Amino acid sequence: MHEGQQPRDLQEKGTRSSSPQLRQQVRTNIVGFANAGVFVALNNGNGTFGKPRQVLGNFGKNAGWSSSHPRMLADLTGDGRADIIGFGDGGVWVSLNQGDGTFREPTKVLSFFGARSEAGGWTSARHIRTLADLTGDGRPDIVGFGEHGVWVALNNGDGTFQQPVQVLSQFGASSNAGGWLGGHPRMLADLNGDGRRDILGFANAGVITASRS
Ligand SMILES: [Ca+2]
Ligand SMILES: [Ca+2]
Repeated sequence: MHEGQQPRDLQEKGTRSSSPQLRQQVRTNIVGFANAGVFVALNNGNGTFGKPRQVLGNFGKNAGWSSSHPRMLADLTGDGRADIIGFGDGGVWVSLNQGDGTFREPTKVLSFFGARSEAGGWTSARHIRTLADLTGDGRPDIVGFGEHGVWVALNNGDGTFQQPVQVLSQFGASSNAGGWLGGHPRMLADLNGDGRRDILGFANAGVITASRS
């Protein structure tokens, strides 16, 4: 196994397409981020997986990615195929799925949510960067729980994003923003049934929520 390999679901969303190739894509595949880049093992459909093969030479340790750089899979474009999104030193990088388990070369889509100070100084120890569809268009948006509060960058629908905006000055790592750190999980879920994701956090004193006003 490769160091740092983290299996994730490549394909979570079904499709009604009549294309045999698309129907096959409904099966969950394995994606791992190794030293040399991204590896994929396709699902054989019987509980076994094909031999892992390298699909990208990026997002791996050899390209400078480490545990301080969250990398995840999500369908950013609404085509039912999981894409790769990574939070690197200088910002956010996206690699779109080409529909057959291979990926386009990564492109930088935002110069924020990154580890370098000019990209916001985001660290895995103090901050959370995650994805949630906040607008109901089926495309996940970026939500960051940063130093001074919550930042959001809306998905344009094609895997590019609007400029991030700070939407709350709570749920952040600094004392002014509540002193939320690694021991304080924060997540998004529809808490009031209006179809929109709200924020829920586990603080020292208990559970704190924020809904759309
Ligand atoms: Ca996609
Ligand atoms: Ca959205």
